[in-house]
Amino acid sequence: MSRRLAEGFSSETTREPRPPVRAVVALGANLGNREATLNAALADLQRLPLVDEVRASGAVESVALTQEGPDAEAPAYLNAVALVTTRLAPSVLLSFLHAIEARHGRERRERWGDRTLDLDLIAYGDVVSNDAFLTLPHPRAAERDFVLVPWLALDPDAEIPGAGRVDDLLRQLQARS
Ligand code: PH2
Ligand code: MG
Ligand code: MG
Repeated sequence: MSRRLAEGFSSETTREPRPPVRAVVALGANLGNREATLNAALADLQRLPLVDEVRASGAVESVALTQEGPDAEAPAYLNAVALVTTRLAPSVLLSFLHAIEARHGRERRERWGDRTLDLDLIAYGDVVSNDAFLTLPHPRAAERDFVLVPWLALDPDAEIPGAGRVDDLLRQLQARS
């Protein structure tokens, strides 16, 4: 497409090269060999097209949060966060995350049910969007210590677009519990 013609289209529709953006992906697993699955998922992320760099936190263990609140009887989670530098559009990145979940045996039976692998797109650059298929940043990220703690370990200056600094949000969360 000529540059003139492309001027009226966003880069999502024209597939013009996009500049690299830093996306934040949260990983979680509470079934199977959790550590092996998280490591395999990180390797899968690294191999995606148009993904330039993946920087991962260590894994943290956390009590399963269910619809009824924390459940110490449920299998515990291992959670981690990855900073992913990518030129993929957010919707395309999300589709790849779902494909990686499926590869690792993820079954979607019940909301917040036990799972071999969960990959959530927490933030994509500074994008704030209420799109029905992809809300950015992730609407519950600020309330989840299992996202904020590993994220802060990777990036002490991390911010949730529109919500504030991760260290402040974590302090507020801990003050409430
Ligand atoms: N993910 C959920 C539901 N509950 N609990 C913990 N501790 N960690 C998670 O990643 C998690 C959860 C839904 O995605
Ligand atoms: Mg999740
Ligand atoms: Mg999910």
